[in-house]
Amino acid sequence: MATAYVALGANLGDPVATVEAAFTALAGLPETSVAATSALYRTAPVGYADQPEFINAAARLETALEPEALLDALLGIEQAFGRIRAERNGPRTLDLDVLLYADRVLATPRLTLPHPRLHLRAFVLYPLADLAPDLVIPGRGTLAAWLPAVANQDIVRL
Ligand code: PH2
Ligand code: MG
Ligand code: MG
Repeated sequence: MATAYVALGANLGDPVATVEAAFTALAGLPETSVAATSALYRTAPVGYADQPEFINAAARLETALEPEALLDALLGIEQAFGRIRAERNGPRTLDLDVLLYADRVLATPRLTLPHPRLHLRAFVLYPLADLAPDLVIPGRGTLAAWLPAVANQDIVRL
């Protein structure tokens, strides 16, 4: 079994209900259990600004799925929640991203680990800090060291 961290994001429909239901869906994945879930956060959109605020969270999984199998499983949950892939960084019913998988460093056409932007985003770092305040991000140092760099990003713990 490996420890993996997944980011959850939603900004269409009822995003709080969606993220809570997504925690349940993660617990239903094969060969996987949800070890911990973060608080929910209301966050300003990063990147493409002209869209609703997001609800973001993170989960720690224990899984026997290999990283790309986990990615496929997450895409399956996104589709079950009615995700339509429109514009990049645009609004979404549910986005599930693999942030970290054990201490793996990986770059395939489908998946880069650690997630290449996780250390730059308050909406990822704060939920991750709930789960693992002492986390070391492979290749990037400690999570705690990145928090000051995102202090200007709007985020409210619900
Ligand atoms: N996801 C993005 C782009 N921008 N902004 C916030 N606040 N939360 C997100 O989950 C998010 C975003 C692309 O996946
Ligand atoms: Mg994303
Ligand atoms: Mg995604």
